[in-house]
Amino acid sequence: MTTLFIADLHLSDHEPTITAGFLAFLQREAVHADALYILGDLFEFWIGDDDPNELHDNIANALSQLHDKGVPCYFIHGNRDFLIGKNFAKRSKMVLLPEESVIDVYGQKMLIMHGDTLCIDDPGYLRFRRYIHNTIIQKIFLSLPLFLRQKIAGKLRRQSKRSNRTKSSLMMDVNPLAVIKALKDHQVIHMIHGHTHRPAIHDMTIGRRLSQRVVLGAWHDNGSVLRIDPGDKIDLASFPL
Ligand code: OKV
Ligand code: MN
Repeated sequence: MTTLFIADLHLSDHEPTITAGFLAFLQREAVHADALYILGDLFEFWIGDDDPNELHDNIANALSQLHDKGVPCYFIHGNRDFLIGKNFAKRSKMVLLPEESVIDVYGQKMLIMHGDTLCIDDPGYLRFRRYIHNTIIQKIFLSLPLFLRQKIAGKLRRQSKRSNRTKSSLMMDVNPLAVIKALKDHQVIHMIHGHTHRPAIHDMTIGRRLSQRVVLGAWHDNGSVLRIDPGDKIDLASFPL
């Protein structure tokens, strides 16, 4: 019995090795799991469920097969694929969860999220996020023809790459007070997220209570997975793709 957590695969046409590694991971490991949680940034970018990209079909089919083999898959949006909608969820048979969710993993309550909302020291990103998460702005964007959405998204990604080069590594990490606040708000001591691409298990004491924050790794040269079993064992591992 194992529950699996992954995030930050950043799948795109430009990284066929990661796609192949993910499909192999689903068939070799995830099929034996109790559940699979994908904590955001499954895709490098997402401009609408109507994007006729073959990659999306292949991933949806693979996830749908996983569901048919009895493994439920849950998805939390990342900062890149936040526009994944009901249509893709249906095609892939994934359950979309709220951006901060508390789940029960073998009797242990865990807060799961993508992790970008913990990075509150980057005012530029916060402004961008507030803008593109506006539902009216999103409706307008999604109503644009596909070629225009592609053009806008490409431009925003190039701009973002440029501005990330000038951001300090502290600014790109989680804010410790935001972590404590999230745990407090949800009345939990365990939290799992991705986004920062700094895989680690952080043990902390908050007040007098032992608390744990697991950061999932991104999929670059290796895959990254967190395995939790009914014992207290948690295994944050990386594996070749
Ligand atoms: C996702 C990020 C690009 C970060 C645009 C309204 C707007 C949605 C969008 C376009 C971009 C998602 C949907 C993408 C995340 C980037 C660059 C930086 C830091 C609008 C609603 F602007 F036109 F009004 N977008 N895409 N970034 O390419 O997937 O998260 S994206
Ligand atoms: Mn992210």
